[in-house]
Order: sequence, then structure tokens, then C-alpha cells
Amino acid sequence: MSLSERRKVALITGITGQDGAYLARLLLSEGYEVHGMRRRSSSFNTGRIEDIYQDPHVPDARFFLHYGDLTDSTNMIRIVQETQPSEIYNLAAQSHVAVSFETPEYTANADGIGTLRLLEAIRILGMENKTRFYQASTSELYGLAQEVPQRETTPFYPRSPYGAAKLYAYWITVNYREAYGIHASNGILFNHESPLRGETFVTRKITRAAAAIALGRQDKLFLGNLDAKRDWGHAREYARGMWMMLQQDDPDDYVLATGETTEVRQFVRWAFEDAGIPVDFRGDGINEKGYCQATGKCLIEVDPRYFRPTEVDLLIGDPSKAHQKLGWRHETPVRDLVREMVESDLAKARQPQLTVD
Ligand code: NDP
Ligand code: GDR
Repeated sequence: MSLSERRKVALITGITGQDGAYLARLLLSEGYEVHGMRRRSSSFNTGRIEDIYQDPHVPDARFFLHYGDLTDSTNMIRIVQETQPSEIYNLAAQSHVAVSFETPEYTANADGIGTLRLLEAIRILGMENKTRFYQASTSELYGLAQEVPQRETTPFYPRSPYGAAKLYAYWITVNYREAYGIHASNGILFNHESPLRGETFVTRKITRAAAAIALGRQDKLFLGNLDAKRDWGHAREYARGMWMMLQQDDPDDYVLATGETTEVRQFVRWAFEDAGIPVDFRGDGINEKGYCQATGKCLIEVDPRYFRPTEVDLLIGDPSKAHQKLGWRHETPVRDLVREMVESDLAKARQPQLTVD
């Protein structure tokens, strides 16, 4: 069925997360009716999508939220049946690598079997030929890198319960494509960040802390492994890549990355520079007091509690296939990404009601 003949109805799991928020905006701007699955929470968890929320009572509303959870099969079958999506984007996951060591079974259930539940919903409902499926796969599949840079053909070697759960999700997506002819694609996305990034991922933790320290609201930033290297791009651009994958005639798997890698330590340097905080970052080393100012005040310290039992030391992706086949390209260099995130966190930190934590 050609693109123009297909109904534009999307179901996004994980719509309250960073990527869900960017993807929902993009799909609304492309004319889609957008359905999002959200979890019930005792506190508000829709902060990232507040500005696109529409009252479902308005006659031409195109944005709807449904309560659901990846661990609940019947609930997912019902949501897929009710919404009849032409495209499903499975972005929901317990997405924190360090937390997956604390909650390995839950992570396997949500991130691994959750993907199977959605694919089964498509099959049970007989929607194999009318619903396209996107799986949020990850560079964490490469883990202990078997090749540099990593591309679609690089062997996987996950290094965390999160990576292992996502490995199952990757292969079950491939299997349902091959076994049942579902238009199902994996986006193997390298790290992507933004002002909407979750506060406990390293980039946002750093930019929030730099803003709070600059305004005198925080004394110190505790971090784990500063030597790790990541290929960081902008989440808005990666959401567009997800959508582009489902607009292809044939399903396939694609790496989205910038092709450049940066040490966590360098990200810290840039963020503190952008926040206007003078810190002595001379040399590659960090002394026993951390990174300090000329006054002797030390602002950044390594706390081993943030080390992971097994670490992914180096990630750098080769996005050539996405360049050639999708025409996708990243636009924001990591240096600009840091600046945008620091500026956003400085603006937020200046708002008095948001500073208590
Ligand atoms: P976030 O952590 O920001 O968002 C995760 C989303 O999943 C949230 O909406 C969360 O809901 C929801 N969720 C978590 N558990 C469940 C569950 N059991 N049932 C239903 N919903 C659930 O992640 P990102 O937006 O950064 O990432 C999106 C996806 O892409 C994830 O699958 C992630 O693993 C993957 N990925 C991310 C990369 C990145 O760099 N950002 C890179 C590669 C892959 P709530 O808001 O209630 O917590
Ligand atoms: P990652 O992102 O594990 O790559 O997973 P994260 O930002 O958590 O860690 C990146 C690197 O920074 C090191 N690090 C710290 N990390 C955190 N969270 N907190 C710290 O204090 C800290 N100090 C150093 C980590 O050890 C690591 O090496 C993200 C998630 O979005 C996944 O869902 C996604 O699949 C991958 O990116 C691609």
C-alpha cells in the first residue's frame, strides 16, 4: 500500500519520555492522528507533552492518551484494537542501563517481552499487512565493541540486563518481519540527548548540575566513569529518522549516529564552560579532591557508586546506510547540543518554583 493510501494513525508507546515527546510533535505536524500510551503514576508524568495535549472533547482533536503498560498483554491488545494504528512506534522501556542492574527481571519483562506482546497484538488482531512497526533498538547492543565504528553488520555483545533485554527485542522484531511479513524495522540508535532528556542520564545530570552550581544552588556534582565515550546526537533529529524508517517501501534495520565520539569528561568541561563556571580542568587526570577551582573549592568528584558492574567503554556509530537509503543526516554537533542543554537548564534553574531539589 502506498504512503498516500495509508491512513495516518500512529500509536506511540513511551510517549511521555524524551523521544516520545519529539516524535509526537513531528507526527502531529505531518498530519497524523496520534495515540500515546502512558502509565498511571501517582504524580504527573506528562510534563514533556503538556504543550501538545488536546482536550479529547474538541471536535477535531488528533492527540489521545491511553493508560497502558508493556507488561500487560490484554491491555496492549485492546489499545491496538481500539486505535487501529497504521504505524506503531515502540519507544517504551525501562531505559536506564545502570537501573537495569538493580531491576534485571523487570527490565527483561518490559523491554524484551513487552516488544513481543506488541508484535503478538498485531498478529492476534490480523493487522500484519496494515500496521508498520518501529522498535527502539540501541547501540547498547554492541556493548563490548567488536568493531569500530559500529554499523548494522557489527556483531552484538551486550553488557547489561538492559542490553540483553533489548537484544531479544531486536531479534523478535526481525523474526516477526521474516515469519509473518510485518513491516517491522529496528532503529539502532546511538545516544541522543536534548533539554527533554531524563535527569539521571549523564548529559542532563551534568547540564542541570552546571546550571545549579552557576546559580549557587548546588555545591558539587558526583559522577561515575568519566572515561566512557559516547556518540551523542540531538533527539529531535533521531525522532525524524524513526519516522523515515517507517515511510520506506520495505522494512529494514538502520544505525542512527553522528559518527563522532566524546568522553564524558569532555562533556563536563564544555558544560561548565557554557555555564560560566571556572574550573581547573588541566591535564586529563582528576586529583583525589576532584576537579577544583583556583580557590580550592572542588566541584566535580568521582563517586564509585555510579560505576557499573560491566561498562560500555566506547560507542561510535557509522550511519552510512541511513544516509544512503533514508537520506537521514544528523545536524547538531555535540558542542552545540551541550550549549543548548546548558542554556535550557539555566533558564529552568532561574524559575524559582522549579529549583527545589
Ligand atoms: P525515556 O526513559 O525518556 O522514556 C521511556 C518511556 O517509556 C517513558 O514514557 C516511560 O514512562 C515509558 N515506560 C517505561 N516503562 C514502561 C512500561 N513498563 N510500560 C509502558 N511504558 C513504560 O527514554 P527515551 O525517550 O530516551 O528512549 C526511548 C526509547 O529508545 C527507549 O526504549 C530507549 O531504551 C531507547 N533508546 C534510547 C536512546 C537514547 O539515547 N535516548 C538510544 C537508543 C535507544 P514514564 O514516563 O511513566 O516513566
Ligand atoms: P547510557 O547513558 O548508559 O549510554 O544509555 P548514560 O547517560 O546513563 O551513561 C553514559 C555514560 O556515562 C557514564 N557515567 C554516568 N552515567 C550516569 N547515568 N550517571 C552518572 O553519574 C555517570 N557518570 C558517568 C556511564 O557509566 C556511561 O558510560 C543511554 C540510554 O538512553 C539507553 O536507553 C540507550 O539505549 C543508550 O543510551 C544508547
